[in-house]
Amino acid sequence: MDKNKYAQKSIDPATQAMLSKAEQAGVEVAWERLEKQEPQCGFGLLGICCRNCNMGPCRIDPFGNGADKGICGANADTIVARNLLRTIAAGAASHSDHGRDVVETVLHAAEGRAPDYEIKDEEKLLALAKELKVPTDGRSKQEIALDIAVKAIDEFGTRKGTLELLGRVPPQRKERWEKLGIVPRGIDREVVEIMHRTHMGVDTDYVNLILQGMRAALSDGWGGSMWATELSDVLFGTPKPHKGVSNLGVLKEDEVNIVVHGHEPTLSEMIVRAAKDPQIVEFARSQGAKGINICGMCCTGNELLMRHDVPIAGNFLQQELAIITGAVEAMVVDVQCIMPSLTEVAGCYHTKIISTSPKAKFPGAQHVAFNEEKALEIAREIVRIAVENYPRRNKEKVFIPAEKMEFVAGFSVEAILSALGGSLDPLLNAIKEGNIKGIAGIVGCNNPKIKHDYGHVTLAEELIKQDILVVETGCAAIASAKAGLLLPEAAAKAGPGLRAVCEALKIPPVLHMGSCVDISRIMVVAAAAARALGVDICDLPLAGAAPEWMSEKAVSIGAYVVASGIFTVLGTVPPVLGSSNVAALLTEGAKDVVGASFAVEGDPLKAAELIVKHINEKRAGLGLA
Ligand code: BF8
Ligand code: SF4
Repeated sequence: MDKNKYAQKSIDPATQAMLSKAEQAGVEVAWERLEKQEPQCGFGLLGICCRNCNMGPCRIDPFGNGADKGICGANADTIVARNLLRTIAAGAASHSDHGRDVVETVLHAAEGRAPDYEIKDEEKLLALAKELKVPTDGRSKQEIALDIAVKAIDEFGTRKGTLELLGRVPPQRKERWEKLGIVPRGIDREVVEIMHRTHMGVDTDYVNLILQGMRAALSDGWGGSMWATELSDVLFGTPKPHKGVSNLGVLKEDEVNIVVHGHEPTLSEMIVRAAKDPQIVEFARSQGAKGINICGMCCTGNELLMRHDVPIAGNFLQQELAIITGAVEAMVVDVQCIMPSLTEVAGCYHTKIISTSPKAKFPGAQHVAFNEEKALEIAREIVRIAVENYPRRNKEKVFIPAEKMEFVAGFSVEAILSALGGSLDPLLNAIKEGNIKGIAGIVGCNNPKIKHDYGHVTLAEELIKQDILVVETGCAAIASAKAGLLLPEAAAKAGPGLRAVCEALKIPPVLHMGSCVDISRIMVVAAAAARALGVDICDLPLAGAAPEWMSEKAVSIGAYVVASGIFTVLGTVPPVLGSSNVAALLTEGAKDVVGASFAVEGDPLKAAELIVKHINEKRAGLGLA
């Protein structure tokens, strides 16, 4: 067996072992499907094909020999910008639709229509009430929650001016947005406006288009995603640091393994609760299992591990591999980042794929419709289906890789403040004194175009070495968990300044802040730091990176992070190179417009250099050594 071949695909030994098992079993996974796609379509890669009307499809000749316009006359700038906007619209819509579902659950819980949910974090509820000017005196938490949920749900379409949570944005930043005309309104309006403006024969000006892309993305970052975070905390508790375990080795040979995968915490929280029910545990024993093991995958997993002692089996590129262990009784999916291939992979094993959202059905999956009015009952039914499936497990096909790694997660803004003794000052002082040079957010997906986890882990290791504190979410954070970077002991890998701070506070040098919608937590810290120092976010020594990104959601994130003033390095190239004007606007011109820009760098070591250089420039700008 050529072991090296797998080492080229992933740095994670568990993944390498499973790739070998997949090949022996003849089960196809994403990496092989990428090979079958190669060479990928050049027009698509450059973003210069258009299907926005039925005179087309049209494409621009990138070599300048053939068509330089579509049939309607749209040039490469227009076509590339329109395509990018539609990507942002899809990403912003996805986060925000998740946010809306959380808001609705709070609404229904407050109305007594979702009896299995309660307001778990009253402190956060009251803090939000104060921020939103919702009266609290002599009122029950249900009454307060109802008012907040109604305010929040109104925001999605925003009949009034702008978003409630923009009160968190430093005034300088807001003024900039006002001047540019990109103060975000409700997500529904921004997404609809993108679809309108990218229709044939509407907005043709690439600059005007990109500005609307930023506005829509901002309504995701400071609206839809932020609501998802805030109200998930209210409903399920604001995360606090605690230990967990990661990687495929968390699957258990002698227990019923249920992997919850996707993004929304509403059902998975109930599944965790249902699996503790003594009756159902007894039922599992009667089927020959020692217990029930709930594990997370992707961002549903992140939501759970932030708040509970629930292990995480892996990140995006490991979803098929979890099934290939042969040890998973059920993979329960909700929405987003769920590979359509799962049902086919599951067909080679006993695993049941259970879809739950009316928004996401998968041919070949068993659909158990989730309904928050009967949440716990449905969760029990799902667990029961998994338990009943345990005797069908074929022991000869089971191989669970040994690798698992402990981590500490749960760094909400509130938890960070509490670790700092109640205010951001100690962190800001550490930055001023230079013990911490700056902060970098590493976020986003896996993408088989980049060696699995290599982009994330290499960049994080390199940055902490240079005394840059790293904050993470999404699949990036899972990569660091597996690599041991989320442990306080990992401070030994950091530079002397960061190491001393981490040791004093007993925190890891890489902080897991949650799922992808929780990038809103990073924005809240950035905004609070800027306000404390009386500067704009773009003046701070901060940077963002998405070393292995693939999803449309990541494009929306990148756009709102840059539009909020944070330089961001992408590890894979977005399809914009077909227009040198659009590419130049994103990588250069944006600096003059929003005070930050994108860079693209596939090599994480070089990406680290770009980030260190940027952070040093920002420090110099603030007069810091
Ligand atoms: O929202 S990082 S692969 S799981 S899109 Fe998906 Fe990307 Fe993972 Fe979470 Ni985010
Ligand atoms: Fe072609 Fe223009 Fe129609 Fe696009 S909108 S398909 S470029 S004619």
